Amino acid sequence: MLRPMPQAHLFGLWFSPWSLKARWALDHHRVPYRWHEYLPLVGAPVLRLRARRWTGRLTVPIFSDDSGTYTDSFDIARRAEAIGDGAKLFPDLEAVRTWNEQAESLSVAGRALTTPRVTADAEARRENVPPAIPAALRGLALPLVDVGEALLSRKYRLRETSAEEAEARMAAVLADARAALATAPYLLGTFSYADVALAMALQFVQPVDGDYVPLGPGSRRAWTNQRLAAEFRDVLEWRDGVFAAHWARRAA
Ligand SMILES: N[C@@H](CCC(=O)N[C@@H](CS)C(=O)NCC(=O)O)C(=O)O
Repeated sequence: MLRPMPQAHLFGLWFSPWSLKARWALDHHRVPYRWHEYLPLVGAPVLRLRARRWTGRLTVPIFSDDSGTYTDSFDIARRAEAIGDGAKLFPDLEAVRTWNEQAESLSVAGRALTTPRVTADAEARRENVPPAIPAALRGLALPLVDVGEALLSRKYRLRETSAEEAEARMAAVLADARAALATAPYLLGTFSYADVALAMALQFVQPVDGDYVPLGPGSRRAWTNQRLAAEFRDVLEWRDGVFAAHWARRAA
């Protein structure tokens, strides 16, 4: 007799590339789960309870199912592969891990550049008020966005990286990606989690079409790095093709 599938849960931020790459893997493997939009600051105690992690750094995404709790997007994607259907995303674990680390380096440098740009852009700040806050209260929630940004800056030591250093790190990953893609349509030859991780990290160079990730105009401005976007147009075009062919969920 078929047993009902135990409920799985994914906690994340709807716009965050880390949450989205975990989501992409779960959707690719058609794993059913309940999505919980994480409310920064306010939602932290619930998340700590769920992850049974009372101290130390806590980040999203966090996935839990009957086997336990997974607190890193890479582990969530591997769990998706273990329990889901569809083509494998980890044909070579270590090769995928290396590209995930490259994508992490691009994203961490990108976040250091993007976060202060969001804070400095009135429209982007307004767009960053969590979706759970009702329209009438969104203006009042703005100071909370600023507190959130200040905490993120401290948590991720964003001000310790100079803009030049961050941009140079991003350019190095983009150049490696260009070299790998010169001889194959995907980083590891066929579509894998390496492509998912890099495609999501490219949000910090220039966000993908709003049909996939519906960022508002202020956020798009703050997340775009004009210089790198112009220099690596070919990598961004590759990314657009990956979304068109493999994105497993359309925007609501
Ligand atoms: N290594 C983690 C990193 C995730 C991460 O950096 N998440 C950020 C996304 S912006 C986060 O949780 N930010 C909210 C916070 O720190 O409160 C993963 O890949 O899952």
